[in-house]
Amino acid sequence: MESSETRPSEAVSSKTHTENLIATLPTREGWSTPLLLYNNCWIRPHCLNDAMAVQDKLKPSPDDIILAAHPKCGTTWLKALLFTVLNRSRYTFADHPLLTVGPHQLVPFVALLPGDLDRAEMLPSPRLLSTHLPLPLLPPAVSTLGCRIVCVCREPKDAFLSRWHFEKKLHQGISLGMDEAFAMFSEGCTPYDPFWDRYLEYWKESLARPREVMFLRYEEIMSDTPKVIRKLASFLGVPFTREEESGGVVEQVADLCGFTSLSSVDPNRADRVEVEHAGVKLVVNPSSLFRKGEVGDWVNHMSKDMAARMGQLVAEKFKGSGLTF
Ligand code: PAP
Repeated sequence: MESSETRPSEAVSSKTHTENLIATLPTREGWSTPLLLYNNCWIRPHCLNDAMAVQDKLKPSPDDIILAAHPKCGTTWLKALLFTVLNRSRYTFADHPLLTVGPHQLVPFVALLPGDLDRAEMLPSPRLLSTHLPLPLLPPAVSTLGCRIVCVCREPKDAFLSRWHFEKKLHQGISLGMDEAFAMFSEGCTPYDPFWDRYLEYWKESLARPREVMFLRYEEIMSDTPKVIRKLASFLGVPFTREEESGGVVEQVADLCGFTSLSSVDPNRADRVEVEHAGVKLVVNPSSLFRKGEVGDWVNHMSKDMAARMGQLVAEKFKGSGLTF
């Protein structure tokens, strides 16, 4: 999820540490808000404070589970899947929290949603947390303590398309043409990007520490959801029992968390929910998180030329990494 700033930060009066830092950071116009470059990550000014606070306030515990999802790559879906897999002995499918509460309310979004860092502190162990932040911006203890990290990426053309649609809906009234948006995305100048650096940071970590870091793609979850659910359960140390397998629990998890089911639940159909964050009014749109939920939708929107340019960029950036799209 990303949130939009609807009021400039005039609410902040005195010069804070963040403001002083901001003054030293490279800045440029983004799709709809300015962006700052912080540790090789373009970030919206109102998210920077939280991103920095994570280093001090998030106290990792060895049994933490962190979903590190790049924007529009499957955060909502994986929040639902991870929550359901981890809590399957606590809830029945007929009376499951996901039927009344959105995935983003069940799993805190560290460094994005108001109060979620505080909420994370209050969760019982093992905590399930999520973030869009790059690995280097998470506290080093996340790695040294061996917290489990589940990363998810998505084929870049589909990820771009999903982000562009979301942005236009979030910032109604802005004119953001696809060409202009695509140019900035390809330069790596969109929030939490360059995407290739984000994908590669987590990809390399998953190769180095496969027992602690699992790397997924949206496309593989889509192509065989039950297989991924089993992989997740084993990775988290809670594999499905024979009874669960024969009772169809894996398929029930897939159905409950599938696009059709989640997108039809009331809290996920809400439009324009306003929240206050650091004196700034933010708008979040739960319904915008459920657009189409398909693989390869780019083909219906992007020109062949754009696709070819992205193909070239991807080949160049991921060359030799073993990560292909
Ligand atoms: P976020 O980064 O803002 O949290 P995220 O949930 O990662 O968003 O991505 C939203 C995308 O996942 C949307 O893709 P689309 O624009 O191409 O349609 C959304 O439809 C898709 N999505 C959300 N929930 C599911 C789901 N349960 N199954 C499959 N796709 C889903």
